[in-house]
This record gives sequence, structure tokens and C-alpha cells, in this order.
Amino acid sequence: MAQVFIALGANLSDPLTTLQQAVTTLQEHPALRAVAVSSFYRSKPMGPQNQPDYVNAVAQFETDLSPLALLDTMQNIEQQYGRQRLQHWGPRTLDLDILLYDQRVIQEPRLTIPHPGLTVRDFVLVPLAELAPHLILPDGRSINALLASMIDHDLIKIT
Ligand code: A4P
Ligand code: MG
Repeated sequence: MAQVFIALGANLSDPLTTLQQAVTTLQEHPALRAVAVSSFYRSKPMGPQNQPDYVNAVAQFETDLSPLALLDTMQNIEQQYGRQRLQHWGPRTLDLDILLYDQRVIQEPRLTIPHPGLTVRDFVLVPLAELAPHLILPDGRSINALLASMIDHDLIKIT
């Protein structure tokens, strides 16, 4: 089974409830075995500022799905939560990004792993470090080194 980390983000229509429900949906998915879920955090938007604050979290699973099958699964769940792709870095009811898939490095048109935003986003690094404080990325960088140089989005732990 592969060890995978999924980043969850939302900033429309009660994002905290959306994220809590999305975590349950993932945990109950027959192809995913839940390992751990981080705290939930509120953060200022990265990108366009004329949108509500986000709620972000990271969850860890084991799965036998291939990386692309896992992406299909995440996109199906986004659709289920009414995700509409309108604007890059714009508001969304639910965004599910695959951060890591074991120590695999994948560069395909539909899928980049590790997720390119991972290394600089406090709303990803901080919850990821809760679950995996000693994590080393495939390129050899430690999560602790990345935490020292991340970009600040006024992250606040909410629950
Ligand atoms: N894709 C490639 N690699 C991956 C991967 N590892 N995981 C492709 C998931 N998807 C991956 O994503 C576009 C395409 O990325 C997908 O079709 C998939 O094939 P998208 O979610 O449809 O669209 P997007 O909004 O243009 O990009 P993305 O990457 O989701 O946006 P980001 O970079 O995640 O930014 N501010 C705060 N505070 N918190 C946030 O969570 N999120 C965003 C979205 C903006 N600002 C934010 C936050
Ligand atoms: Mg996405």
C-alpha cells in the first residue's frame, strides 16, 4: 500500500463544515485507509485577495490506487462538493491536492508529485508537519528546513 498525503482547502459556503464533511467522505472511501488528520487552520488567501479566508488541513491515507486513479478519486469528490473551476487560485468549495505518494516523483500533464506548492505554503507545511514531523521529501529536503522558509498567510489553528 502507498502512503499518501492529501491537502484539503475550501473558502466558500461554510468551509469548516465542508472540510469536516470532506474528511469523513475520504475516511469512508473504500479505496482509502485513514491514518491521520491534522488540525484545521484558517488562512488568508494566496492569490487574488478579493475572496474569503480559507480553511486548510492535511490528511494521511494508505491506498492501493495508482497515482492517476487517486487523482480521479479526488476530482470526483471535488465534483460531489460542487466544485466549479472558474478562476486560477480563485475561490472554491473544495480543493483536494495530492501532496505526496510514497517517495514517488511524477511529472505528467495531469499530475505533479510532490505537489509544487507544498514547499512554500504555510497552510500545507504546518498541518503536514503535525502528521509527519520528520518527513524528508524525495529531493532530500526536510520538512523542518522548509518550515523555516515558508510564506506567511496569517495561519491560525481553529480546531
Ligand atoms: N494537478 C497536478 N498535480 C496535482 C496534484 N498533485 N494534486 C492538476 C491535484 N491536482 C493536481 O487544479 C488544476 C489541475 O492540477 C488539475 O486538473 C490536476 O490535473 P485545479 O484544482 O483544478 O485548479 P487550480 O485552482 O487552477 O489549481 P490548484 O493547483 O488547485 O490551485 P492551488 O495551487 O492549490 O491553489 N489560499 C489559501 N490560504 N489556502 C488555499 O488552500 N488554495 C488555492 C488554490 C489558492 N489560494 C489559497 C488556497
Ligand atoms: Mg487542486
